[in-house]
Amino acid sequence: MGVNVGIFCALFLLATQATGFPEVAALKKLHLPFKNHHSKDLSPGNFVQKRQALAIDTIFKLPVPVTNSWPPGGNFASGIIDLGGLQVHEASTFMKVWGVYQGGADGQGFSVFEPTGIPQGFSMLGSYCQPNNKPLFGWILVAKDVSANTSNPTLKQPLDYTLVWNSASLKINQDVPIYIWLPTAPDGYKAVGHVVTNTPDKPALDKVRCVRSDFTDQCETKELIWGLDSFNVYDVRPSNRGIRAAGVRVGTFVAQTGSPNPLAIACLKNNNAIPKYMPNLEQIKAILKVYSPTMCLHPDEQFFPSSVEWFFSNGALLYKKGEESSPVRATEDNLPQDPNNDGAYWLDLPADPTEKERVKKGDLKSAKSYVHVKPMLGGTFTDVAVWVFYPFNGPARAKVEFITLKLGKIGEHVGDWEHVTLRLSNFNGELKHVYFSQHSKGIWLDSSQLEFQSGNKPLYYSSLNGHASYPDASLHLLGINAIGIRNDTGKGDSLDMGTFQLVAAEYLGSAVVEPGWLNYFRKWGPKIDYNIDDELKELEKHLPGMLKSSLKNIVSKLPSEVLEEEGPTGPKEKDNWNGDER
Ligand SMILES: *[C@@H]1O[C@H](CO)[C@@H](O)[C@H](O)[C@H]1NC(C)=O
Ligand SMILES: CC(=O)N[C@H]1CO[C@H](CO)[C@@H](O)[C@@H]1O
Repeated sequence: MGVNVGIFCALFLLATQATGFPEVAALKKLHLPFKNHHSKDLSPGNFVQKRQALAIDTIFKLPVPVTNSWPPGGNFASGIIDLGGLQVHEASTFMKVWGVYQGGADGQGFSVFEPTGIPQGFSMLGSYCQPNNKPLFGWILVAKDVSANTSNPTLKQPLDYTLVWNSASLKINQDVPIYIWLPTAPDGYKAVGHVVTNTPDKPALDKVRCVRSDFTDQCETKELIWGLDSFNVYDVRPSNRGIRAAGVRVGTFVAQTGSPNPLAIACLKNNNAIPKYMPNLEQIKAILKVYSPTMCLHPDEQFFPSSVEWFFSNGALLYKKGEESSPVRATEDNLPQDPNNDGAYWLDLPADPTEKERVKKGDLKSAKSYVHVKPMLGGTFTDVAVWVFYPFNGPARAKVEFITLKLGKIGEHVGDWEHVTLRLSNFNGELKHVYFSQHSKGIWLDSSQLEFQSGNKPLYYSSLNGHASYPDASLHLLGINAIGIRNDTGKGDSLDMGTFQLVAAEYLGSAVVEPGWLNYFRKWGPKIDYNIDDELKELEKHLPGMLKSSLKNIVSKLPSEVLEEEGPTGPKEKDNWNGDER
């Protein structure tokens, strides 16, 4: 509250929990312990002679191997996915072809690998690469033509190669030179990856395969892995992603000089039924048993999660526009079920002041996770979105230089939905990535960057007041220089998300009954009755002059969910319900 500002002003560390700024990665590198990883040294190649030990020298494995341990039934985790005439398999053992030890993430460079141990009948589609500042944790699809018509194969050898780039004349810290080749695809076929060599001789034509165009989809750059002058190496992913999108990530990279538009390579496309390789109900239970995260709340947290049922049975009210004076008790059965978000209804805390304060604080004992399971990347992955409900989101805090400032009512709202998403391979059920939602945005981390406990269960942190999800315990500052919104995560009470309710898995049809509240599309909290400019003026009174513009600057960068004077929406209203995470 504004009135408290005088007190907090003395410690004006602009901190909070609102997150979702792209700057987060730049501000704070994730230095996570790799202590849980079963690692073994990579066998050194003939020429690998690095100066210092790098994270990539160890191979990441999940704390407990999971392959082949899933309940039976269906096609989940059966090792091979048939895209409708083109079989693909996830190769995850590699031979290192090249490393450069400067530039890129942390200035540690990156390394390029070729898949090894390719199953009989399968062919390489391209090479893999990753930054050197992470343990080796890669996979890449290899493919086999199984189409019925042998005169129209789904795979063909390239006609030739063109040299994209080479490092022979460069004075950089590298193993040996690298030559990066782009396969020249026959008419009606596309290259989906590069081939790399250590000599200027073109690779053999049978080294790699190009893919028939109807099994390819457009892809886009995801992140820059390494660059030198106008030459850049990017990670790529399908441009169209979501629960109904057919684009399949191959795991290859694109290397281009100049603009990466258009991209020289394509992704794959699933022409089969997208849910064909998704887990069944028993397998979903097993997935949660193996990977359910533990969420740690901050030691100073006051606004705990609860179950939706607890919120309703403890006096949550349903308001109707025009009838504000006579709200009714909200129940699962009386929430409007039409898919409109028109402001005609909203939920709120109980009206009685004592009850209101009590319900605001939530009820950790009743809290559970609400799970949505969906296909992603052409059905080659299962996304398990794990949602948590909090009756109340506390005020944002900001850090301006050395001062922490409570942002009054800014950021406060009733009805706070937060989530993390687990992304598992449908080839083997291995957890590959976790997405941490931080208000309207978030971050993806590889499994190799997570903190695990009790086997393969990721540990993560819900930030003080704002409940954004973070992979580690510390101050996460969102902003520039010493100024930003602060998060504050720490090990207080925890929630075992293995206590879950499966609320949606559209691909399973009527096997999953969606609760009534899931199809309530209006706001979970009221429009808040404060004026941001007034709140800011009040805060500014207590700030030294030179910091006033900093405050404005910070507030202008808050995610809209923090700033909007609107209550937040439920899970189904978020773009990530049907789409990919941002
Ligand atoms: C097989 O593919 C060729 C070349 O595209 C095509 O002309 C032919 O009709 C196909 N045969 C069948 C049985 O689909
Ligand atoms: C600046 C600040 O208050 N940071 C806190 C963030 O959260 C961690 C974990 O609880 C604390 O140790 C820090 O003091």
